[in-house]
Amino acid sequence: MTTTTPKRYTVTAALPYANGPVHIGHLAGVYLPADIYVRYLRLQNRDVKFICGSDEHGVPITIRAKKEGITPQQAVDKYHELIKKSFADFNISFDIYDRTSSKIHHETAADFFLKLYNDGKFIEQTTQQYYDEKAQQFLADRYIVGTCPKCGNENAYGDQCESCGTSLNATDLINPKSTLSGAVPVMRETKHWYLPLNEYEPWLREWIVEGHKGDWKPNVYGQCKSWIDQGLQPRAVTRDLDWGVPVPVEGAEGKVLYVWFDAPIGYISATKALTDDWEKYWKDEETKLVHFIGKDNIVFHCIIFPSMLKAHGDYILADNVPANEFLNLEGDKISTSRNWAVWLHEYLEAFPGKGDVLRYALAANMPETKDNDFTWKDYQARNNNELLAILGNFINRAVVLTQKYYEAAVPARGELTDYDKQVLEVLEGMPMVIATYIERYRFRDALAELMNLARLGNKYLADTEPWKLIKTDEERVKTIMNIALQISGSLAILMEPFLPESATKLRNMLNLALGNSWADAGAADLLKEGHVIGKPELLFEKVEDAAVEAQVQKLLDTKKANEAANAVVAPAKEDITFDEFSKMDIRIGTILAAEKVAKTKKLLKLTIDTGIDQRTVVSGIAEFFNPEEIVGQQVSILVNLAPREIKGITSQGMILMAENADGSLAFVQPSKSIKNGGTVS
Ligand code: B3M
Ligand code: ZN
Repeated sequence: MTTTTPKRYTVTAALPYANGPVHIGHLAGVYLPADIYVRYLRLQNRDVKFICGSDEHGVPITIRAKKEGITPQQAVDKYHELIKKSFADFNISFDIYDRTSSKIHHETAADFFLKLYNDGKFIEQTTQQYYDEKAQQFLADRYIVGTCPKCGNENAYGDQCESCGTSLNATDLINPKSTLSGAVPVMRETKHWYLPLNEYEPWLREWIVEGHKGDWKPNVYGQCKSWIDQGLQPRAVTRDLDWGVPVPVEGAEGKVLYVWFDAPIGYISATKALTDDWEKYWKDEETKLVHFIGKDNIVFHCIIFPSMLKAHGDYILADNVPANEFLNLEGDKISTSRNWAVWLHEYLEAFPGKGDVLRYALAANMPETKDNDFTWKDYQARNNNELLAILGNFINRAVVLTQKYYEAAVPARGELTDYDKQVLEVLEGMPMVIATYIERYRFRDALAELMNLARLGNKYLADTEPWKLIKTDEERVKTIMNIALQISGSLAILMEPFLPESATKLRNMLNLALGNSWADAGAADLLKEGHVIGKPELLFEKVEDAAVEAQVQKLLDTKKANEAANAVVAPAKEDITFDEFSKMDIRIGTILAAEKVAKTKKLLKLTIDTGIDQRTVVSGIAEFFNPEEIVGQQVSILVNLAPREIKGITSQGMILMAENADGSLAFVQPSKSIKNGGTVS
């Protein structure tokens, strides 16, 4: 842990796979905390580079491309642009958003591999691996599914079971199957290069277990310690795949670098692409390197990448890896394949101009120490009860009253009461309080303190009531309004990391020069006497019930569609004889009349012309059919079912219905008109 202020910072955010759009889980887990941290550092005038880009290699990309019937290159081109735009729309202020398909990256990653290769850092090993003879290729990671030996999940992948979380080798799977062709794979020999992580174990133990016990988050430290305690194995850094960075040595045709080998090097190549000065951000011990990631990436950033850097020898190591836990959505795990997500680009379509509101709701509920849940109710409450009612309301009062009483010029402060002094004291201490939380990666606490300052301002005005006092004590009101404006000015600076768009609005409203920095916040004379502020403008607006209800409905529809898609088809019943079947007398009839059965939800009373007679049938289909709409329709009816009494009505027979996966019903009808009484057999 660095205790003195570092000379400069390199801050990275995990490179998202360019295989789909990004959602609120990405934002809350990685990019928002990273952005808050970096914006804060910039306000402190620290030298910082904020690095990110798309991860464009690996099986996640090739699988996506195959699914969409496009080439991997087309897939990454499409999603790189989409992701990049989403981040820009939410004001994630990367210094560069690069991509690992770039030339610079291919060269940097290949050079990195070569250095380790030439220095003898790899083990070369020929092993048996699964091969798909139909598709004629080796089956890496996610190209192979089978039954998890731990939990019995039949769809476990070759590298991991998503059901129980166990990390697997493809050879662990029971009944392995190729996802490419469905074929049962065979074993074939193949050569790969391995980084012997076991050799780095003592060093890792010293660096993490002893060195970072106090300053890494408990969830991160705990995961690392348990990996190290379990003992580390050599890890293959190459794959048999035709998409990625080609392995730059002879005898490696058709092989590429394992995506988790090349992707973290992407941080370095992106810095290279950003500045000629890149080396000091990666090789100078006085640079503080911080990786923002989600918890599923901990092992790669804390064990594997550091071992690679250590093996290379020229690079600095991470000072901290403040990984977050996961964000759930309305009580359910966010899932791309189930479309259970709030996609960033869709959010902005539904809530244009409200990027900051989502940033706020996510930051306030950030999964820093445990998984958290995003709900639309909470989103609405955060906006209406906090942003609007506290922050927005306070600023609005301060600005409007200044306009009204002093033609927008900051009034002079007179003699101070104890209350005034108290408020100014809290204001003065606030930048330090918030800064300390941010530097410790405690963004929720930092945001809570920011809101406490707004709350204090709100309470100060509510307690002193300048709008009443103006009639009796104009001098006193000047002091009150001056103090309220100082708080407003500080808020404009301190809120910038969390709410950048609103902060800019507020600065403009207050006519605050752009150069203001964190050090200016808290001052009792941030806005000098006589300084003229601008026009009031609303920072936030109410989020109406209808808006969040529409979002909840959208999720309910998704859930329904998923259930329907996943519904299992009931297995066939026991065999019956033909004679048994022939006992059933099924006829085509026509509905002559239909009405709801009083005091029931599900029942309709139908009058049917069966060709034999006209009879009454009570049927449990009222939820799916309007009585008026079904009169005249032909149906199949079991006419020799013994009559039954239902709600006081004698039901003679049964209408045959087909049931859909979502539980909805349809009539079983002849494909052309049949004379009533026609038999069904
Ligand atoms: N693309 C995995 C992920 O998106 C991976 C991160 C790379 S960071 C170097 O979760
Ligand atoms: Zn499992």
